Amino acid sequence: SDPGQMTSRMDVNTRKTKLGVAVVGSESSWRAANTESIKNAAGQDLNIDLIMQNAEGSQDKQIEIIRNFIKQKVDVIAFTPIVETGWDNVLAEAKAAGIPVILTDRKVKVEDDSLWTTFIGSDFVEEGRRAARWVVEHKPVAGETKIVELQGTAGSAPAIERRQGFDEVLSQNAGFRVIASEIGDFTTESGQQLMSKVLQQGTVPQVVFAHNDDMALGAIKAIEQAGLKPGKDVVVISVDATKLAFQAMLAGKLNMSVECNPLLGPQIIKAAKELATGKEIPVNIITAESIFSQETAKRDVSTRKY
Ligand code: GYE
Repeated sequence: SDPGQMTSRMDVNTRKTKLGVAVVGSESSWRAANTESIKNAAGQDLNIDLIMQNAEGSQDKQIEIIRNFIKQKVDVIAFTPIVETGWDNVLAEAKAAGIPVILTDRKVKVEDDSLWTTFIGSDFVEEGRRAARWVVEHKPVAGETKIVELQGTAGSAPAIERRQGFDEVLSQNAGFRVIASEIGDFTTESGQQLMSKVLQQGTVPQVVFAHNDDMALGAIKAIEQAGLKPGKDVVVISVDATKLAFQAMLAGKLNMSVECNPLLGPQIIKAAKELATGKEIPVNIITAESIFSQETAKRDVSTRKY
């Protein structure tokens, strides 16, 4: 065969894959674990050349980072879209440049789904359902159970979908009412502020559902500041199941956390390499997850990796 052609094919197979990763921010301990996981997986792979940049919670900045990746002619782009919408243009630019895009952990809503190749992450709707099913099974009072929801970043896939799954299961069961649903940003500070505000208004719910552990930890502080016992006077549940959540469960302050696994690095690196060589990969790569409660926290804390 044509020797020239052989060389170029070999080039593709031996050249490092240049992977541009646009991290969404540093809002939570989940995010810290996720960022580390990607760095580590890339660091262990001699065939990956990682360029990682942090958008610090700004969509504009994230778009700018992606545009720079396109300019630098990376082989693959992976990013966690801070919110679901507003990506059509920049993703069309990546497509026009022939650069495949991996959505890591959060999804997008775009007109044309061929603008991204694969989603690697969790089923957030199911996470919301799991939280609600636990509340239904552990109904704290005989009458109506009043619930306060602390939402993550407005317009983000995990906030939208956790809320959707939670509502779905509650609406199928009598005796539960979400009396307030406040919008935060997945940080401990926002959880504390929102919960203080709710309590200052004189509302004491039986259950707080926070969209992530960091917000739950903030809510726990606010509940304590109000002279109440988190985990007892007010049941607190959340999502992620980080080490800090396990500690709070062992202290009896957090009642339950739905698992959301941030350790996506190895899958992202694998997908990036496959896409760089033109391989077809699944549209959705969904992480298998469960829930953890105070009863099992003691057993599981020692093996917790994030
Ligand atoms: O639950 C939260 C983080 O997108 C799944 O973002 C992620 C969420 C996670 O800040 O802690």
